[in-house]
Amino acid sequence: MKIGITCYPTYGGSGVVATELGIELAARGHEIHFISYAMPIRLSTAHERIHFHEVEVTSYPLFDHPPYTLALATKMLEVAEQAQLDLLHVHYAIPHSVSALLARMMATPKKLPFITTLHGTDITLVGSDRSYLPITRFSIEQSDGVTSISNYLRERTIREFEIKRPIEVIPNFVNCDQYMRCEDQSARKQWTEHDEPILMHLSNFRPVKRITDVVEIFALVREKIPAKLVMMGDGPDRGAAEYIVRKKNLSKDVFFMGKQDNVQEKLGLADLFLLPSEEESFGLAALEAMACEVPVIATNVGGVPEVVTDGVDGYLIAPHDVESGAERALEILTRPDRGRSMGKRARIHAKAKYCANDVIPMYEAYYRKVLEAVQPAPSAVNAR
Ligand code: GMT
Repeated sequence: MKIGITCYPTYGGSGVVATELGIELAARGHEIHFISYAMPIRLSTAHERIHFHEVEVTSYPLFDHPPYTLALATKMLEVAEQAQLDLLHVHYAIPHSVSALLARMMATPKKLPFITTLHGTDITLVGSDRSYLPITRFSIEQSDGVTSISNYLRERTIREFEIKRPIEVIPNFVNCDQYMRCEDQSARKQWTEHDEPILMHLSNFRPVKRITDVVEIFALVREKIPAKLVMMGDGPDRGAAEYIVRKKNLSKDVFFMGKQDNVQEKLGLADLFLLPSEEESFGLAALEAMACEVPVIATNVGGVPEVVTDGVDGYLIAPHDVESGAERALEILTRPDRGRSMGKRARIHAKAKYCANDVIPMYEAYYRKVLEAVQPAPSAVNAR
């Protein structure tokens, strides 16, 4: 198949999922065309069947806000015609779904079906803003196919957006051959002198991730045992988190690494992963940690319980409850095996439910279903 993929190219779960999906599909023989305003992160290892088309947005003094949605729709149509795309697959409804709808309308009478994958904040935060709700609902209803990355998000979309059309759940995934425990653990030395336990966090540092709670949990752990905290990512709350680190005299124990490539090379060195988000439709970073045999302490919100089983892969705590987070962390890290057996179970669980090898075929089957629905097979046409 020839597939156009649009996503946010910046640091964020939906862009990561879209990029990994494109890479996996290309490896399975499909031709992939990424259409976005910048090269998606994690696309550096580009495959010969992967192409990138930059959307250029012309600015003009009259435009306070250059019309990206329109430039994207135009680019989608152009790429679809040039590359003879079979379909468009957009990740994150706002505004990608609206652009795809416009591209499909302009492509008429040629068929250009589009699939919208809902990731989370497009529904839970942005989509439910009154000013975005009607157009988000419309573009979801108009999509030829809609998928959601967790059961939780599907239910919430149906409930809050009063969506009548079917939504298929295709969960997020991880490449289990790439995300695994690092055989050579010597790289831990970059953070630890005496092999102290390493806690880790990875996100876009937006307020919803509550990275200040990550630091607060770590500070309570650090009061009891020597430990280190590795923070991967960047975003608006970094300054607030760094301030707490300074205030609590933890600068020697906390490492802000900024945005990282090849996160598996770091995750595979950790002893514990922290994800104390306020809201999380799936929690891709937790899954990536689990695949690397790292137990997870996360909040019991949204789709997280579909990924992390409390008491098995780690522990679930209430949002903002940093005391319980620290208690659970200490419980794991002071075990004789420092949580290794729990980490091993986490990988088994991740492999059983969320391996790319199992999830990518779900997308392929869904693409075929959507294509058949818009273009009935010749036998079905003849039979009429
Ligand atoms: O908040 C983020 O992490 C960004 C957001 C995105 O769309 O980039 O993440 C959402 O999509 C991820 C990938 O499907 C999910 O793993 C995250 O749980 C989800 N974030 C939220 O629901 C807050």
